[in-house]
Amino acid sequence: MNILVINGPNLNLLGKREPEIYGHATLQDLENDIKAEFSDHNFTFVQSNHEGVLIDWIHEHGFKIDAIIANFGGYTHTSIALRDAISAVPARFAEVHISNIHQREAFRHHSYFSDLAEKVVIGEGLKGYSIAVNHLIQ
Ligand code: CA2
Repeated sequence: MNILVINGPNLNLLGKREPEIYGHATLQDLENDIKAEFSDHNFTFVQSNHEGVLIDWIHEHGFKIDAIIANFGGYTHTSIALRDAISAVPARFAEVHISNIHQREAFRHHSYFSDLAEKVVIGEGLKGYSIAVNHLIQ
């Protein structure tokens, strides 16, 4: 399968800040681990802090690839525009959150994406991305 893995705002800080919430591994570690674990599949990893850039990537890849795994970070709770982009493309979709958003502040409890996702993984740390891949490839 061809899978696009999208990480949104502030996730470039993974492994560098707030390890008590997000752990010690970096985004590069995540990419290396996923590519090694699922070497029969093809992954493109992207990260941006900018909503429009994320939308452009969804448009660019979402008609060509099999699936998108996304952690839209804080945009999870705010972005109708990103939701519309995910709705507009035929790629399958899985949502991942490293932390358990339901055990955090109330403003994190709602996701604009969960009802579009065929799989939602919450609170499993970086293993959540691997769980999402396993779901998609089965
Ligand atoms: O738990 C998740 O994966 C989140 O999507 C992470 C977002 C947060 O706004 C969501 O509510 C839940 C924040 C990403 C920030 O990532 C950081 C990583 C390391 C250090 C600081 C921030």
